[in-house]
Amino acid sequence: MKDKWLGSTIYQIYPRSYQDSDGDGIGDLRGIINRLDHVEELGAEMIWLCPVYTSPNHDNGYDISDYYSIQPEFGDMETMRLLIKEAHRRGIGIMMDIVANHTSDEHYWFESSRNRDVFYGDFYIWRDQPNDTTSFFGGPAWTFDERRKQYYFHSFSKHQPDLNWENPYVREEMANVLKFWTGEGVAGFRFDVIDLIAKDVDRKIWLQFELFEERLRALLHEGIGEQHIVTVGEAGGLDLEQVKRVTGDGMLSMVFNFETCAIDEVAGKTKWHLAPFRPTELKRIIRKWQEGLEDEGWNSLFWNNHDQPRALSRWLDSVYLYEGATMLAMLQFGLKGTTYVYQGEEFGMTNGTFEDRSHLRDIESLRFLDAASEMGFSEEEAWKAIQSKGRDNARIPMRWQAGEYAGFSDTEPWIPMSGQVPYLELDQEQERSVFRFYQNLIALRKSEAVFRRGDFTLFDTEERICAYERTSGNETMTVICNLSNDTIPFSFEWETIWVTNYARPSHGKMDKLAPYEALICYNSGRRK
Ligand code: TEU
Repeated sequence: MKDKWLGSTIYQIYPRSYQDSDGDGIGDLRGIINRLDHVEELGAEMIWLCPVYTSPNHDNGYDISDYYSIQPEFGDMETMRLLIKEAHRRGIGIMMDIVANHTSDEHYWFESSRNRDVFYGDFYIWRDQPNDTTSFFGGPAWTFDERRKQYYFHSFSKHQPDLNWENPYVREEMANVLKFWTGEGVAGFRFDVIDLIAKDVDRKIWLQFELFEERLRALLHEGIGEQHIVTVGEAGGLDLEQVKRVTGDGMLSMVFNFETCAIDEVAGKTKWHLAPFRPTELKRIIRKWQEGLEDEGWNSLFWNNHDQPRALSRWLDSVYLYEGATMLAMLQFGLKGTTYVYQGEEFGMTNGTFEDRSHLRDIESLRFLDAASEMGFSEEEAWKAIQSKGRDNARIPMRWQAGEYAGFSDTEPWIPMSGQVPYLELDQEQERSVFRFYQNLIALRKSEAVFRRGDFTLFDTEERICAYERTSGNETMTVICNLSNDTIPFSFEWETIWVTNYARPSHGKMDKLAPYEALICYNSGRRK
């Protein structure tokens, strides 16, 4: 991890839902350019841009048909270059989302492969006989192609055929994609499901780790070389030891793992099998990754993204929107790693509301609805699951201000506006502003070394409280969070308060924590 990035925050934008500039109800690149001041004001130093390449859009851009051009709904290459330039001018890098595991079925590589073209014939995974592997979106992972008269493999939808990473030309093509975008001046890459590039579909093995390391190393070496590019691998399939290995020298800056995202799921079942939020489980996972990557590797810290419904709605009581949103921010920002903010988090945005099929856009949710009764869900249970875990939750349009389309667009958006109106965003000058909270935390991480380097120690507290200390040299910072809507007895004394969501005095003590109360304190000298 390059030092420059130790204290920075990466802001994730889902372009479709960020800002519409041309009145078609779909967010676009020009809209993002118009909002760069917002990102700068927040203090983020990089924008992770979900895919903006040409795509038939079955999976909202994660089905790419041309890695070298821009989705016309979003703009064109010239606007993309302007975005990179304008962001750069504000000290903000652009991180591109690279989908290397699969393409769209409308990519010309796939078209050519279906026709058994001499060169592209072997670019995808073709077999005469499928096995019983199921795709991540449900249903078989193999689809018969009438033209080629063979089955092709797809980890996701049938419109997203997996590339054949055994083929050296596939590997070369992907390195070329990286070279092209670094040439355009981007500062980072997020690699979509990168841990799937070393699977053995015949033996049903999703990850052959050594082969994965080898392929990843080669991709980064060929595509990026010595350039200073921040890289994050979406790699939910890696365990702690494997993460350490792939975040070492010459490898990734960090990876995303999704353990915290599963704490409200029944273990061993699907994401649709809901379980109550378990604070102890959250604390166990935080501790595991903080201690595990203490000396080696680097954490990426996030609660939400475009696939994950908002933790604020999933885990907390919506009566306490402000307290909940700010507590989650403090819990995350106190930890060691690179912090991510998913668009709207800085306004305390909540999940959407979905009452019938016509409200949904996500391919995964629609598939689940079709299969739900076969999977044993009643209609009511299925809707409850969609409401809680459906990916559309985080994809509803950004709410910038009051009004029908909330400043996102001046026309009906591609996905209905919904969710709780976050009263907090309406007046950023008001005392209780989630935005200013994030701003402060982002600034503190840059200025205070203890955030970046301090060692982590979790306090032994009752289960609804998560409290930890970060120490570096003779500096100590303490983070205390009430994860519940209960008032809980807790004695603590502080010298200097850095951040609080209950207006505690700068120097003082407490004997109880209010609902979702959280504070970050600073004491020079170690606690006895
Ligand atoms: O997600 C990978 C992934 O594992 C998710 O699809 C996950 O299984 C699902 O969201 C759980 O609900 C990445 C992208 O982030 C996602 O948007 C894409 O759909 C997917 O890859 C395919 O490219």
